[in-house]
Amino acid sequence: MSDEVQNFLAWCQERNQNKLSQLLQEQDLPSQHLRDAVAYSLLAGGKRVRPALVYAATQACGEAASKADYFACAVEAIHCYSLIHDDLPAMDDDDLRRGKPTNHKVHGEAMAILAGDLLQSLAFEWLCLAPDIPPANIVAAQSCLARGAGLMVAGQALDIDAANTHKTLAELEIMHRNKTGALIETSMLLGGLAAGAEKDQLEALKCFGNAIGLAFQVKDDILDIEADTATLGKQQGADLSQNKPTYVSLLGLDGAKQHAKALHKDALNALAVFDESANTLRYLAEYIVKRHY
Ligand code: GRG
Repeated sequence: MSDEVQNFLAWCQERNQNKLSQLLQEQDLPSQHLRDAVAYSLLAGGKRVRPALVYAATQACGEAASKADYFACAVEAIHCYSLIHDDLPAMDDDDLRRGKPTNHKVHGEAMAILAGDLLQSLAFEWLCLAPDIPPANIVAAQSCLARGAGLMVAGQALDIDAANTHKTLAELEIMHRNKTGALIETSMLLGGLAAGAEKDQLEALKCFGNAIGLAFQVKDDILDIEADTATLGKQQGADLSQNKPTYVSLLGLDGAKQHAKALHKDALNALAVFDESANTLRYLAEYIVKRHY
């Protein structure tokens, strides 16, 4: 990982962690148990790729990253809810997430479901609270996040139906463009909306998000084979054991790596309308396809 991306990710992780912690503390919640269940997963680290993409998109459009604080928290809240629910017994039934026992293992299944539910509400509340952003852009961000989060759930439905079935590459792509790609694309658009981006900039961010969102999933499938559980912080080989189709099962390991490379190139091409202000996005794209966990 280059120094540039390492420093930027470290900055995003710290900033996002502090802001999430502050926003959660400010929340007037009558149940301490629910607050603890939310904090357990939300403040448990994670790479914070989606907040980093929000921040970098804001910078690419010429504004200070800090302008996107609330939008970055909103997208991370939706992501965190999806992980909690994805780990539930009725879904992937996982024991380990972000290097810790999954939410339902610690707080019980009912509280884990409610923690995910609450995170969804918090995400939309935090968008509304964003300071210094015109109301029209907040409404656009709400519509965009609602759509991205809904597509993610539809992608999850396709994923559940995919177990023990054969999928073509085109079908696999539709599933992952929704399950993983939609929220990554949404992160790019939220970054642009926080900065008051022009239409052509929003279009370029969307194209970048589309390509890098899929590349993220292709890399995830490669890591599911090549990395170990301790490094991943979640069960390695999970897709294989659930007999789910993946880019590696369809294209082979080398084919999946070539596919990730091609998507990385598409992502960089999409940024042609930006000058060096988008360099952080370019570094993040490289990180996404070269990361080790
Ligand atoms: C509504 C019941 C109900 C469930 C929703 C939508 C959903 C459950 C799950 C889909 C979300 C999902 C798990 C997508 C996979 C994307 C993915 C590769 C997640 C891991 O993201 P990382 O690697 O994780 O960024 P960290 O921990 O680093 O944030």
